[in-house]
Amino acid sequence: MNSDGGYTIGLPPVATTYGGDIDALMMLLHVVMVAMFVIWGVYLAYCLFKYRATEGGKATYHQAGEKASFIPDGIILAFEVWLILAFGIPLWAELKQETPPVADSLEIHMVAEQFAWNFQYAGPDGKFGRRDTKFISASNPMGIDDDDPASADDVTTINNLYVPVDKPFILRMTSKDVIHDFQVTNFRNKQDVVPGMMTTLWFEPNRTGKYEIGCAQLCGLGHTKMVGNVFVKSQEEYDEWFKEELEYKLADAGTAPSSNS
Ligand SMILES: [Cu+2]
Repeated sequence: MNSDGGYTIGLPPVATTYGGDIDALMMLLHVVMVAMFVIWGVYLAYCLFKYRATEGGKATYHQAGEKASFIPDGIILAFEVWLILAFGIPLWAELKQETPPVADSLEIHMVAEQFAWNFQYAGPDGKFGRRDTKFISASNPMGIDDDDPASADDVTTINNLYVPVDKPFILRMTSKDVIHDFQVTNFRNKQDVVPGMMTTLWFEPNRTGKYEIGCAQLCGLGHTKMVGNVFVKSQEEYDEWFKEELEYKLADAGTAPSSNS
């Protein structure tokens, strides 16, 4: 499914490893629902015809001795139990319960605010610089402590998230103000971003390109403008981008961290 990159069931092309499974499940549900709709519709038409008003016809309200068949309900019940056990629970576990090993992934911190997404990259030392609300300013929207040695090689961006292709990335997310919800439709997953809490979302992009980030939780007057982009690049392009960002930041040390780059 989606191997051609085209729209499937009205959704933009899938760009993550698990996106195809989500689409397959949605397609299965749609196909079965359409089939049920047609079968019930035909049966309804049959009954309307068979039991139509006739001369001298009389309605029978009770059919003593006849029991309603459980078979149609049983089929639907079995189908739904199968959906939950075979698809629902395993997919949910993969998307939400399990996270790829941090050692094999790129970990990125995100702080949402009305109305922007702020990203922090740990840099070569793999350590995220300490953050504290007391450091938050117009030029330091994430409140990164510049005196923390771990923050020396950190890079931040606003609304633009850069990630390498074919490698899982794990977002550790929180919010400064209200509840937001990080959504990338091409990635087929989303997650609430809650103040005072750290929530996690992971993706493994398998297609390079530019994908829109949207906020899926009504969060204020600027909610619809709370958009950004994920740029999925080759590992080389990503490394190059990071190097440039870090050079720019170091050259610019002491002033505002680079943003919107
Ligand atoms: Cu929002």
